[in-house]
Amino acid sequence: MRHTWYKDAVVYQIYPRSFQDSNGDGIGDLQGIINRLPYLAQLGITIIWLSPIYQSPNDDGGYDISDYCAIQKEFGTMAIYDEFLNRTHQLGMKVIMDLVVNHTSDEHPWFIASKQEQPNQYHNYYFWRKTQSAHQTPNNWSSFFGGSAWKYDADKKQHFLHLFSPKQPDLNWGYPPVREEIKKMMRFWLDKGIDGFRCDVITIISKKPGLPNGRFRLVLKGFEHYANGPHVHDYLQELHRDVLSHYDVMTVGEATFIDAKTALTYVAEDRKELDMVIHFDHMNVDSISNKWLIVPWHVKKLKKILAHWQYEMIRGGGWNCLYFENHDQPRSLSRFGNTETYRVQSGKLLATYLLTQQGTPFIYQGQEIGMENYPFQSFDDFIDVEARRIYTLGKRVLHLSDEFLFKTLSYMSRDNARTPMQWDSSVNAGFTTGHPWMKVHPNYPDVNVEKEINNPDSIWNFYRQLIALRKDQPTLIYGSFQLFLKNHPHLVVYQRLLEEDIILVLMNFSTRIIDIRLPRSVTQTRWQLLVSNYAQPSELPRRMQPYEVLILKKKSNA
Ligand code: ISL
Ligand code: CA
Repeated sequence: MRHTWYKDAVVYQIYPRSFQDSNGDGIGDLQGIINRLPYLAQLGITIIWLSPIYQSPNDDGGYDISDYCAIQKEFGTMAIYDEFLNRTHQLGMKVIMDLVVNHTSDEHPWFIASKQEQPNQYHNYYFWRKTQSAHQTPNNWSSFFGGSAWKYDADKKQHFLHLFSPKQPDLNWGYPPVREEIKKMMRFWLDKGIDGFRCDVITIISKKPGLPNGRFRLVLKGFEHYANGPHVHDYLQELHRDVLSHYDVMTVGEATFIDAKTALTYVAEDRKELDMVIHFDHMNVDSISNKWLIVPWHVKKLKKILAHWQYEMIRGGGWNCLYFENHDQPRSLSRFGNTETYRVQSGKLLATYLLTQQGTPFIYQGQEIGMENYPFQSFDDFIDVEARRIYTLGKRVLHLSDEFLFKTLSYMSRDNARTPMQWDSSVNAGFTTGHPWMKVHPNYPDVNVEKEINNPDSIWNFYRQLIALRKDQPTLIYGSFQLFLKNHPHLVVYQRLLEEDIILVLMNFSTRIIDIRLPRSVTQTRWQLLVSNYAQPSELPRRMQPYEVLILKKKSNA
């Protein structure tokens, strides 16, 4: 297997609006990020992924871009960005930028121009369609954020397609000038010296010509006509050939509802498309068919999914992107851990699962200190565009009960991930001296970076220890993967193997003491303890404590 820097890396995702404010306006900014770079270096991070910092009306947290080559005013200036990039490189870290090119903002000059009377040069940049009337949509496709994917423009008297919010019109990738614009923009950033891209919803950029009606589905009608659409591989190969291959960079593509086999058609090395994909299979473990239909999750299912991706990527010459959190997902500690009795142990267990599989781990800001879901008080606390739209749809169209809607949104809303970073126990958690754009989680006096760093037994110090461990144990990075006890309802046990070296990872995902019976190949090996989250002798356990973790290494014969 080819060894390369992005495989050795640990990525840290920053959601700039909520990371660190430097000027008291209540909004995180680039100068704030610069001030915190030493913190990230101290943690052992080697790549920073910046969620969008481009000029944007901010309808969807900056994922609605009105100028790809300008910095959002409240985040700073291009000069500060350049300084951020330089300083990050000086500290030995790399930077990947969010590439949001399935759609632009409706305030992007291309879209504004495309609304003009025809013929106009920009008409084909987007999907404009005429129908009989304003009420008749061109097809039955639905938006990811609820409702129809079409909006009528009263001046132009046509509908345009928006798979996300109505302020995010989809770009028409089938029209070659669009692709040329995107390549030009990518070169603009690459020539500055950035180290790659996280490509937003990249698997849906190619829509089936004719935009046919979707078959009946409860949600997301039309999906089959653009997910892994007809020309997506051509487009990605074109970007690779014309742009990416000229730089030493990495790419990770966000891929909604992709299976591992299909993922390989994007990431297998000979494809020359992407380096990794962000899949959603394990994020769907607690819902059915749609993230809002929430069901209890089971360890057995979670490990089965994750192991499947381990085996498939290893078999097919791909590379995994490992994550439990990002700016779209609830906090993993609240979701998969135990915030009541085993906060620290379960936080460390999740760190272990993230950092000991094959693939590049992505840590989302605050995950390393065990930030939790927000204790919402009322519907007004939900401010994300997706939550607002789902609320309206649930209430007005589906007539769902307040109780159900509140419970569902509290659990799954993206707002959970976007509360300000908790730095210390001063007012507003040290995020801002002003009025924060979003409420700070009330647990900040207990859960904050300063406390975590100073406590040697903290979740933060455990993340740091594991990140360091990966650097000295190539087996944790490049080793193959083998799952044991695959049907056990509480334990997750696997080994990583590189030549003669074996590392064994054991985790108890429950609040109970669990007896463990390991296969003979394991019991007959002599192990030494590398890491644990309990004070614990270095031998193979017969039982595991609640949320206990053990990382063991095969003793060498010498
Ligand atoms: O929130 C979701 C995950 O459960 C999805 O519906 C999400 O919108 C989808 O994964 C796409 O996400 C990306 O593109 C969106 C943006 O809102 C998200 O923040 C971004 O990560 C549109 O640009
Ligand atoms: Ca600010």
